[in-house]
Order: sequence, then structure tokens, then C-alpha cells
Amino acid sequence: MAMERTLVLIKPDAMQRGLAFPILQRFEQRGLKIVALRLVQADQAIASEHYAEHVGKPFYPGLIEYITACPIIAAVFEGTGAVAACRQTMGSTKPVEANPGTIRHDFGLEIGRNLVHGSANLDDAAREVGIWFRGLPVLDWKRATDGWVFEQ
Ligand code: IDP
Ligand code: MG
Repeated sequence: MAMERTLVLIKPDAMQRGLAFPILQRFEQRGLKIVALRLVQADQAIASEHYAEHVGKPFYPGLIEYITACPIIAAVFEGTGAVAACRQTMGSTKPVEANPGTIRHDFGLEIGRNLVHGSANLDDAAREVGIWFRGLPVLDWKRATDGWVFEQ
């Protein structure tokens, strides 16, 4: 399987509830590698760029208010099939439909407070890493354990 990079956001509800590190830990424990990490307060410009696909939807104003409410954590995770793996670890967008064992199921109840963002596909991942890490380094590094997580 191909090595991929994907963007994860720890959203304001997770930050306020003290769940940032327990959530990051789930991706890390799965074997995904952190290659960039940043505490950032999203302004209107970055929030609307990130959520451009949702402009005009009824939940859009609330979504922008939510994501800009306080500092959040942006992270880039790397691994084989990282895009789908992160989405799977997050669970369905609606926490009540998410599988037990996923972040959104285990920590959440409502779609507008679903704790975490993960890029939907490889194109979105490249676009979103560009938005949140513009001009900032995403590191190439080898873990001593990489051969015990990735077969090749
Ligand atoms: P995703 O985050 O699982 O990719 P999207 O459909 O891309 O889900 O929606 C982006 C985000 O917008 C969701 O994670 C959620 O925070 C918010 N959202 C989506 N639909 C609704 C809704 O119906 N009400 C409130 N918030 C919503
Ligand atoms: Mg989405």
C-alpha cells in the first residue's frame, strides 16, 4: 500500500474538553507517524479556505464559528493508506452513527461537535496540508520502529 500523508485537526470541542492528546494518541498508537504539528487559532480566511466545499450549506455559518472558536491542533500523519486509516479511526461524521471504538463514537454525540477532522481523499489531503502548513516544514523522518509498523 502507498505511503500517504493526511491532515488531522483537533477541533475546538476536543481542545476545550481536554481530549486533544487522547485523540492524537489514537492515531499514533495505530502506527501513524506525526510529520508536522501545530497549535493554531484559525481566522475566517483559513477556516473558509478549509471548508470551501460547504459554503452555502445551512450549517456553514455555525461550522465557521465552531472551527474558529479557540486554538486548535493541526497535524499531518504519515503511513500506508493514511487517508482512509485516519477516517476509519475517526468514525462517521455523525457520532451517533460512528462505530464503537472510533473517536467520534467514543467521545461525541452531535455532528456539529464531532471533535476531529481528517482529509477525505489524497487530493484534499495535499490541499489541506498546504492550507494549514503553508511555509512550514513537514518532516521526513524515520522511526526506529518503522519496520515493525510498515512491512516495506
Ligand atoms: P467530515 O468532517 O466527516 O468530512 P463533512 O460532511 O465534510 O464531514 O462536514 C464537515 C464538517 O461540518 C463535519 O465534520 C461537521 O463538523 C460539520 N457538519 C457537517 N454536517 C453538519 C450538520 O448537518 N450540522 C452541523 N455540522 C455539520
Ligand atoms: Mg469533509
